[in-house]
Amino acid sequence: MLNLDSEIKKLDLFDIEMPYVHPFRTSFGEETHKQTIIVRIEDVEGNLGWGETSVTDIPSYAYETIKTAWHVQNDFLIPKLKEINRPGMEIREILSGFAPVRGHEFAKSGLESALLSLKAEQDGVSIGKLYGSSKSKIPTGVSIGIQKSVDYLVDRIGEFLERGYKRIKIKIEPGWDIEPIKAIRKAYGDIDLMVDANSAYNLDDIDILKQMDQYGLTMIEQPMAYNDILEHKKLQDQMETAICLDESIHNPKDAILSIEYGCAKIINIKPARVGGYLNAIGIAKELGKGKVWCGGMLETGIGRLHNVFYQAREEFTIPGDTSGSDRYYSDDIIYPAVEVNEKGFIELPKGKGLGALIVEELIQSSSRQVVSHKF
Ligand code: OSB
Ligand code: MG
Repeated sequence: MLNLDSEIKKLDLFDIEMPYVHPFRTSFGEETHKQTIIVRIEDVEGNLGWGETSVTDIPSYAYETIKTAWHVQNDFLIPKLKEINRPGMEIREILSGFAPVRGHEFAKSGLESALLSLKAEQDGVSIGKLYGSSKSKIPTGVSIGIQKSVDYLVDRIGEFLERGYKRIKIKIEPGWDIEPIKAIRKAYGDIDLMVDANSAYNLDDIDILKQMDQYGLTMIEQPMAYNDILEHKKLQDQMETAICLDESIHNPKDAILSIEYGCAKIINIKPARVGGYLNAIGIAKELGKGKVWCGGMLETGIGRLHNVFYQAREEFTIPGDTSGSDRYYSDDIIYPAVEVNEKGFIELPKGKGLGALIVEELIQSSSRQVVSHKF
């Protein structure tokens, strides 16, 4: 039961922007900064819950943006939360209250994750207890954007391998696919390698996609259109390599349908993309080991810690896209930052809640706008 013993007193939203250490280029463009909405919830006892609404300014990966999430949270979801607010309210009851708002999974997840973090603080337990974390550490993977040259890409991968990263994912698009894959295999042999196309192909590209079968990739993520699960089924039927769905999956039903009908063999679960951590746990439980792994949205430390605890569940045997904070930010908004140890694992923080301090001054100084709701 996820009852909140004390009611909420105040909720703040911070629309922040933070520079990346390296620009991140995918088939839909280059990003140099992370835009995200940080959610801070305070209860009447002074406990604090923290969440992240990890969308971007541009509706390219998902239809949601910072502005749509800001609107939906401020004008629909938070008023609903105010209505429900009372000691003993259940988090699932709040989510049912959000259900009449269709879609807007990222907006909902930002609030849900802050409520779950608040619940862990109220109970004085690690959030891992709520997320069913059964491991003390998780293996680390990295998602590397499209680079200026194949040589440069191969060098960058070398740095991550040296630091113990266990799985390499590269972004591909037509013209940047077979050549980098070949070069990586030549340089590093049999490493755990996968590719992510972010919907850059269609069935006319079947010959190139089928060529990828000979490189022993762990999976090909989202090769076809974001809104075309059927086309992925047609591709999976003609390919050996496992197809993994990312941006096509918005909720547990999409995930289960895709696996059951053979449209994909694996689902990249981003809790924020499927409406939050309780939905994400539901998908992991339903699909089980080998069919799920945890993706990322280049989150700041707050979303990153939520993802670390989530993928410490037993179903997660495939390393995620959750890298160390230093791969994204020179200063993270949590202390200590998420660190990858010399063996390539992230150890789960101990202590209650998210197990780290939140650097509120950096959140304040990175904010483009702030709004405060008194309950
Ligand atoms: O397609 O998985 C993706 C980042 C932003 C938007 C979409 C994607 C990604 C990543 C990076 O691949 C994952 C990460 O390092 O957080
Ligand atoms: Mg992806």
